[in-house]
Amino acid sequence: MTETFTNATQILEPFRGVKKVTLEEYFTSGHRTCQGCESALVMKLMVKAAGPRTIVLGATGCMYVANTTYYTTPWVVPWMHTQLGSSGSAALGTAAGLKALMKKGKMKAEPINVIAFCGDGGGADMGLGAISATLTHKEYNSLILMYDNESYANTDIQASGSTPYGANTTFSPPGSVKRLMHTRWKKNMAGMLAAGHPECRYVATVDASYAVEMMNKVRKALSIGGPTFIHSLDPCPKGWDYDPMLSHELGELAVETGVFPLYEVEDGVVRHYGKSKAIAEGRPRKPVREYLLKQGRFAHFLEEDIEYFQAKVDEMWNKWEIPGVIPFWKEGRPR
Ligand SMILES: Cc1ncc(C[n+]2csc(CCOP(=O)(O)OP(=O)(O)O)c2C)c(N)n1
Ligand code: SF4
Repeated sequence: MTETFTNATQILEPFRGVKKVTLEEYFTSGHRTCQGCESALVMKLMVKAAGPRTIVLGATGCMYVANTTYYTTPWVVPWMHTQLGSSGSAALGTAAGLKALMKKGKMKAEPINVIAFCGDGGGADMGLGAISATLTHKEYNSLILMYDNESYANTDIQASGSTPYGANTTFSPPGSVKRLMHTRWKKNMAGMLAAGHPECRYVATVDASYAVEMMNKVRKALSIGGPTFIHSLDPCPKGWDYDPMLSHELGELAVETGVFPLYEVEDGVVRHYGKSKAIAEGRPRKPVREYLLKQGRFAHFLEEDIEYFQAKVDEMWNKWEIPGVIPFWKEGRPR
């Protein structure tokens, strides 16, 4: 990536390699997330990429509760809590408020980033309507980042619309009569939002195991102007049931197995990037079993479950119009 991000808000050059990443931290010590929590890393990288002139708005969930113990906070930038389903409304309201205050001369006119984050419960389920509404208002600059730990983690791991097929959650424990309680395939959030919101110029998927790439996607989203959306896949040691030292590896495996494709949709143009680009160009994918069997939430899987999971991922890459983005079948093409 070599381009400069020019836009309605500001210019944020991409970091050209890890050594060029700024040293300043705006999400520091003082939080109580679990050891190995990738969502905490996402917060840290997200705001590091955005820089000091940023307002962060956080929907209820682990990244609110664990980050705001009474009288402590890791946030160095201004931060506000918003309701579980309100990340979209908070982003739009704050962006509109800033614009109005600047227009009336009540505050200095300057670029200020507005980032609202939500978990998958707050984003893919409860807050979907508000996110969708925000993505239709092209006159207000904001980024909504959905950190996806694939469950309602803060309230003890309930299944969400983003939980993978077959996973053991407190809502879907495997039993002797019904071995798989959760048999829905995960929602395609980024694809759905990109396909349905022509006013939104930028939608991307990210994974903090690829940190520089992730930060550059945040910088691009904040630079392009208008409302934008990023979906981040975050390994969660508690909910996924694995040794915290494996977080980085699981993030890589999600991409290398093709379970979570990394792509961006910029002004209607789809681009895969990183290892997903190599896969899209023909590089073999790792078997999904390497990803699934490292996680206790899939420990009850039989061979047939792994085969089903693999078949669904294969279908996405082999048969979809654009892997990870558009799950429509071409008329006349055999399924
Ligand atoms: C309207 C509403 N219903 C329920 C709750 C209780 N609640 C607090 S956090 C949470 C889980 C949020 O899950 P998610 O958005 O996926 O974020 P995570 O906890 O995984 O970080 C729930 C259900 C709430 N705060 N508000
Ligand atoms: S439960 Fe998961 S998302 Fe929540 S703080 Fe722990 S590791 Fe992070």
